[in-house]
Amino acid sequence: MKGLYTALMCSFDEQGNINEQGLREIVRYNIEVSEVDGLYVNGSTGENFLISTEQKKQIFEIVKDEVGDRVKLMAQVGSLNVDEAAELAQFVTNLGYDAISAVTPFYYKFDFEEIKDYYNTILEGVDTKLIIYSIPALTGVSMNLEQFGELFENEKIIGVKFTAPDFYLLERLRHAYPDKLIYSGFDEMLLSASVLNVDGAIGSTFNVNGKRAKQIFTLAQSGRIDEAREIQKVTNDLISEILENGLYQTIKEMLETQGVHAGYVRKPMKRLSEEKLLKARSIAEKYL
Ligand code: NGF
Repeated sequence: MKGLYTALMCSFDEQGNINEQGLREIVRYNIEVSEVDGLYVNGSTGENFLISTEQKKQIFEIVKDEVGDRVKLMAQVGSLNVDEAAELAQFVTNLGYDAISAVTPFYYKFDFEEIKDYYNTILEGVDTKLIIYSIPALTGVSMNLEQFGELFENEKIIGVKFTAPDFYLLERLRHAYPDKLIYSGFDEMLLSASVLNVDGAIGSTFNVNGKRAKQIFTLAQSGRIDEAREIQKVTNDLISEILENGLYQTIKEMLETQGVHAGYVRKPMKRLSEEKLLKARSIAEKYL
């Protein structure tokens, strides 16, 4: 399960329906052009929190059908509705996904006992492994070393997708849990996380920048830091331009320039203005 996973985008049409062909093209582009080791399906980048349970299932099915066994598959099933999360965990396990992942429950101020119960409930009766999805900037949920440790006591919880700029905590986690899988979640910090010996990374920009990300990770692992830093610099130039123009929208338009029908974002996300569409195309021309 180690390596680089693209946080997969989903293609939607103008009405917000899943564009199956577009989704299949995104999957193929990631495997054949970006050459990533795996896909993280229905995460933030997949606009997961904006779609219905049926749409989530449809995406899980299409992606598995397109991938087969070519790369590893992680399914993000986390939801404020724990019954939905448990149902999706069972669904993707039956489909043959390699692991599940679940975002920490958000919006209400859940205490740690509630968070622990949420993960145990999702895993009850399902034969799979889980990666915690920790992204405090979006969920407001920050856990400390001891709390991660308590969650890791459940043997089915095999790791964490660590999307935070807290490198002190990351180092402590790595040191304390050498056998758990730690994935870096911020693409602009991939080199710094790789130096701390993470097992892999999961990122949105890998949809268009997978090859550079792989180089950063591989170079860092072999101690070639100067070379890795050069590639992280170009990567961060790219990420800065993407973030300024609109994260998911710009990545989708960049994919469109490569003949991949990545389509539109779902409401309430807004579409790119004409000016920003042109900018997205020029970013693609510069970096792809
Ligand atoms: O999109 C976000 C929101 N974070 C992603 C990634 O952590 C999300 C990150 O790649 C993800 O894996 C998922 O889809 O679940 C950033 O987009 C990237 O580093 C640019 O900031 O924070």
